[in-house]
Amino acid sequence: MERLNRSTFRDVIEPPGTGIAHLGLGAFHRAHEAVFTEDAIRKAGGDWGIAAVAPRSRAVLDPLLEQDRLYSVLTLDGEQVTPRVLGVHTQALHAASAPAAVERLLADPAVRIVTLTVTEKAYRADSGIMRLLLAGLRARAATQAPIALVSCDNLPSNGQRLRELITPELDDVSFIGFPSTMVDRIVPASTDATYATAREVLGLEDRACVAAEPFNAWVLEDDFPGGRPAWDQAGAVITDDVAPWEGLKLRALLGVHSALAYLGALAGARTVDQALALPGMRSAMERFIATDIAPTLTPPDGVTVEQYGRSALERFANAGLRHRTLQIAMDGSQKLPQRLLGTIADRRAAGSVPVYATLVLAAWMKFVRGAADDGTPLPLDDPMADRLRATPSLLELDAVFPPGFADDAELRAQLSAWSADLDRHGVVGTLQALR
Ligand code: CS2
Repeated sequence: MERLNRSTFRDVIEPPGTGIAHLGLGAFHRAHEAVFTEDAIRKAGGDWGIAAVAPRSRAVLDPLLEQDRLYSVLTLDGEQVTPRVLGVHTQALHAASAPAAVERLLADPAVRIVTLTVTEKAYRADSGIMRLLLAGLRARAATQAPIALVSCDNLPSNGQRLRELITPELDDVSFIGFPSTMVDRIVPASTDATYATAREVLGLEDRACVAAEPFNAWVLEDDFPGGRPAWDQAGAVITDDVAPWEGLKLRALLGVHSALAYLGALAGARTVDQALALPGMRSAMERFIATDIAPTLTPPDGVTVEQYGRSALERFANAGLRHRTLQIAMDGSQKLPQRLLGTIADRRAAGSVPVYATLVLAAWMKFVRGAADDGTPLPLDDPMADRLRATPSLLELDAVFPPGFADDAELRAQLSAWSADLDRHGVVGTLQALR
């Protein structure tokens, strides 16, 4: 079968120039920002092509280069597949083997935005990708050409977080904007099944395709000193305050996603939709949202946490996605603070012990011990894996848990009760007893 490229597929955009450098060439970027940016260029023009930088792995980079940087996004809605070929990437670079080229890109005044999808664990000044970003910004200081650094990772106040990380490392940050953003689209890692679907619907071989749900959202603060694409004309929301959206996303969507990942993995559910279909799971998640999460959030005007939570559950039920529970279960030590532990801390401060949130925490703790309910081994893919497995009492890890958790007798009692239930009855037995 022929390969997807600019001679086998002609009906595709060719941006006039590069205005964005993107760090992190994972599936998420290709189905999220790339789509918003291409739509913005189609609507309003602008030389906002994206130069994508792959930090280490060449697994996406090489196929993209072989395909003239074209790839397809397959939108999956149950059994229905809608393909779209994207052509918004003007360059694709490999940071590990060509750091100087990336530095030059970041210093180039034509590049006015750097976007990042580098995962939670990379937000430290000594991570490889942050060191490279800093080197590029130091080179850029010579011209002081205005630029925005846009975090698209699921962290609270992600722009502020980046600002705090970058500011102490540079003499001057006055030419840099740090807008916070909330990003949202479910984009599972591509598998052989994804490549097979691409062959079927495109009639071409596409080794860089991604599959995603229909929903796609982006909320951004407007802090772009060098300008930006007309993302608002492509459906993005530009606002003064991302925080209400971010709270919903982190706690009512991702908190529940992680809950399904750990409870589901323990119960032997391979995918999120299977986890949600376990007996008792949906009602437990609805109550987790209504009784534990909702009281901790102030949603944006016109939205309720329950409504938002219901639509999150509908999205998770999309059986076409086959999103693996073990993929979402990765890096729990980096994800749980903002997804779950903040909810527990807020409920404790208000004097209650959150029943469902502690069940999810007990499920993670059992997941860390490395065996499912039926004894099947579970992998612990986490930058803190060794420490997590070596610690006799996880609550004592202050790199993960807020202060006060370890000495909180009521919280400990609720957690031990859940742990005993999970050990004795498994996830399904425990959920059924809740009904
Ligand atoms: C998922 C997220 O892998 C994970 O941790 O929970 O990537 C999630 O699918 C997206 O943030 C949804 O917008």
